[in-house]
Amino acid sequence: MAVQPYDPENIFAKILRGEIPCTKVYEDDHVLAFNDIAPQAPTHVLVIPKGAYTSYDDFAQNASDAEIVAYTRAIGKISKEAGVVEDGYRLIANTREHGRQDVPHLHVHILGGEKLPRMLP
Ligand code: DGP
Repeated sequence: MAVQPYDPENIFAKILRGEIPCTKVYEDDHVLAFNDIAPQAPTHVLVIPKGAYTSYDDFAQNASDAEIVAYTRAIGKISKEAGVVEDGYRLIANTREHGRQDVPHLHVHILGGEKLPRMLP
């Protein structure tokens, strides 16, 4: 998957527009978070910016400072509210083809609630 324009028909865009339901765990002006449909750990939350950003690099280059601050703080807040901060957790942002990104709207996975399998690096 090369760098591509934002596809407004991707599944997370549909969730943002309310066309597909989700189990929401957090929302503010810039951010939405919901449980992953196929959880890989007891806690598996997806955190997405409301803006149309395909990936982390798109977001880092093109989002406003307010969006970046809101997104970063929301990930911290959601992790805390999910109860995974004390024992530890993992953040993942799969990016394009080599990163095995399936949905082309930036999302950070928050995984925790148990000791996760070791992965590279
Ligand atoms: P990634 O491979 O990083 O692009 O992960 C996409 C994640 O999105 C994957 O863990 C499954 C999840 N997912 C896909 N479709 C839906 C959906 O319709 N609803 C929810 N809640 N999660 C979805």
